[in-house]
Amino acid sequence: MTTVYEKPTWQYIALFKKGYLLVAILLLICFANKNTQAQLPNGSTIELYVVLEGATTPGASNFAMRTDLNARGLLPGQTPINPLVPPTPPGQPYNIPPWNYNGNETMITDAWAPTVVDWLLVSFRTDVDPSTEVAKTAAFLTDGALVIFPANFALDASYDNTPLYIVIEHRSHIGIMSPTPVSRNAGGILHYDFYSQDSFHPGGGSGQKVLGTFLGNDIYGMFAGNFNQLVDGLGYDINATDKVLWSADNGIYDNYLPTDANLDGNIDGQDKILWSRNNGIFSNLPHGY
Ligand SMILES: [Ca+2]
Ligand SMILES: [Ca+2]
Repeated sequence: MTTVYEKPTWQYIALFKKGYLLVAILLLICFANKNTQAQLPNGSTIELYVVLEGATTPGASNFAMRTDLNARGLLPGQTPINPLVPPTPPGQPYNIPPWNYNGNETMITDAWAPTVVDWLLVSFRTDVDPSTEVAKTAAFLTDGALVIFPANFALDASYDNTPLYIVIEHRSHIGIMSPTPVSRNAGGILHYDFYSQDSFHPGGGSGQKVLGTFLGNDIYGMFAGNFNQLVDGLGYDINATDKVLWSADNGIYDNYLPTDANLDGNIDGQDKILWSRNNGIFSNLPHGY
């Protein structure tokens, strides 16, 4: 089955910024708004979009995410640009507590597309309770918000007609879930945009935050600053224990750490600012670890 995906409109605005004016105009004329159809590179039938607050630039006119970890060679398996820096071990990064996910998804050195921001952990449930999880994988996030699944990942076909809750976690952000189960569309695609709507947030807890507006629409992103997820309660939370971890890492440069909230490769005051902005935020989404 062929998979299609839509590009967020802000990607075209980003093209303007980069000087590709003619290309951007042609794209806008041909594919008004966000209805561009294009092939996913690996034939996946799952099409998700999500934005990490920390990777965006506050006040920017678009929500493209920075790819500094990638450009500096700090993603797992890459060769660091700085020859004095030891490489981050290859493989997906969620094989440690609290996730303890031992999937063998990996990206070898030099195979990273320059648009990759970082690894996410994506899972699917038939109900809110994490015990109903039916599949999990690490996946790549690109600067345009598209989630790229490993080529060998596929949901069991027995769930093709079962609506599924979609959960996304990240090393330094509050995990999120679709507010309702999502069904495959008429084309057989499991499609969901997290950035255009708030996520699951029962009982006074938070889902995502509004990062700004684009063409009059709110753009949502995952809360940054959840550095220490080992001590989160039943859901996810950002509190003083996260700051303790940041304080221990503050001043470390050129590294791949969960205390790097803005994903630029350095642990410094920029990351603390993101934490302090979200300190006190919690989610009642049960994470199951
Ligand atoms: Ca926390
Ligand atoms: Ca940082």
